[in-house]
Amino acid sequence: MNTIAAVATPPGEGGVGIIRISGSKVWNIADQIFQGSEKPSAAKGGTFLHGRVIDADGKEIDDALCLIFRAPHSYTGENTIEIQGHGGSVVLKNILRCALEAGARMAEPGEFTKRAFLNGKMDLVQAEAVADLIHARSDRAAQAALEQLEGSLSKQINALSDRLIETAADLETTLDFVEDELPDDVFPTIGTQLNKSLQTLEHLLATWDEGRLLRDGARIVIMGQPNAGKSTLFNALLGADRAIVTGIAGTTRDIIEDGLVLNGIPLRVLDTAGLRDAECEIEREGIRRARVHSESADIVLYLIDTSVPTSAKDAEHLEKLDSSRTLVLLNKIDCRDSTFKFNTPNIQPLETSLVSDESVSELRATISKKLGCVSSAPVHAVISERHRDLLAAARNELTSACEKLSGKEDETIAFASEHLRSALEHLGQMTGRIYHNELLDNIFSRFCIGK
Ligand SMILES: Nc1nc2c(ncn2[C@@H]2O[C@H](COP(=O)(O)OP(=O)(O)OP(=O)(O)O)[C@@H](O)[C@H]2O)c(=O)[nH]1
Ligand SMILES: [Mg+2]
Repeated sequence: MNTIAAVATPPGEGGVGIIRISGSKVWNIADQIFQGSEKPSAAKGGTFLHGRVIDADGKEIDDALCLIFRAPHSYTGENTIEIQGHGGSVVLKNILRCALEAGARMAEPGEFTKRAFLNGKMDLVQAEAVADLIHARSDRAAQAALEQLEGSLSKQINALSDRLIETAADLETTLDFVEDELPDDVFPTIGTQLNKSLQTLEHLLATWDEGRLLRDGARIVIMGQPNAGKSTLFNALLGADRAIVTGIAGTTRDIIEDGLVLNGIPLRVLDTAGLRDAECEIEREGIRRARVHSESADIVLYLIDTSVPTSAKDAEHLEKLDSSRTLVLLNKIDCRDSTFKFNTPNIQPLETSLVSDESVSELRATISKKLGCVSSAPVHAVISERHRDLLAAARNELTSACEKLSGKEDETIAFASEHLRSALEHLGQMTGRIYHNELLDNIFSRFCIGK
């Protein structure tokens, strides 16, 4: 494998910047560009040298540290050095240039991690967790990615694959028997084994909802008639004076969006224009956009102003929304109109007064409950769409295998075995026991250069 180099720290200025170089020629390159108390090629793994980075003309580029990693005890599994220089973009660019001139080539995105995978340092599920950990937008998402990186998901998939291999073997031996010689309990036992595996798959797939939220975050769209208190709510959730709040109906027109983290789940909250038959073209466009966004929302917070008499419009708007994703808030309960009534069947509204902090914390709790997560629950979630798809495909194969087995003739057993093999293939693609280059390119192109 040729030797690759890249800046491993983010662009911009910082105290320290790191250049990572990995591959067979690393000692040769390191000796050319780094002068310390001893040659990097002679230094022990797990140590570091203090010295100077020099270019081909012997000119000093930086005063730096050189960390020595000897194969297989490195991130990539290859001989690797990391030069810790001063964290400025010019310095790092120059150190990288020295490494390239000395024989390294520029690393592609994710190439260090790809090598770690190819050298057996981690499986594909773990390699993907590296990117998820880097891209994590909340503590909880980072925790889920870290668990995956440490092998929690891989272990489950490997155990499941081992069990399925046993089942497949048991199934195939039945083909060698003459039918009346087969012990009676063979098929029920195989059926039980298959069901157990199916349950494991279902269980893993069920974690996806939380996984998706951890990865992508949840979209919360605030809707309601003008003046209901949408922008007040938006500001209260963010804890910042972000959107304009006035007593004039029709204050907000454009969509205003911002992010926050609630119980470890990253959220995107959208404040929208109040729903009404607007004369103004700008406002009409705002209302149209509000409706479009509500369709892809994980939760719509629909606010109703209780300080005014009941409006039939609210029921009309609510009818157009998906009730399972909608949370109705009866707002301004502190100055509720005596005639106000809310009696839409099957909807449990929450009463709020956004002038009080209590309402806002209660609302936060209700939102996280609706998102299905309790902050103290452990996160063993499937967070990758690729994994979800492969798990679902494996589940479908197992379901078909079970159906085929109910026939129990030679032919159907052969079909069942075929489904089992396909299920195993899907699981193998997940961990990377089975892979092709296009898949690797696809996965690792998501990474940053230097990882
Ligand atoms: N008393 C009381 N006033 C509230 C409450 N929530 C919001 N308000 C007031 O209601 C008025 C309208 O609030 P906004 O947040 O601008 O309402 P909106 O739904 O964003 O209105 P548009 O942007 O026009 O659609 C402001 O004067 C707020 O201070 C509440 O719970 N109690
Ligand atoms: Mg507003």
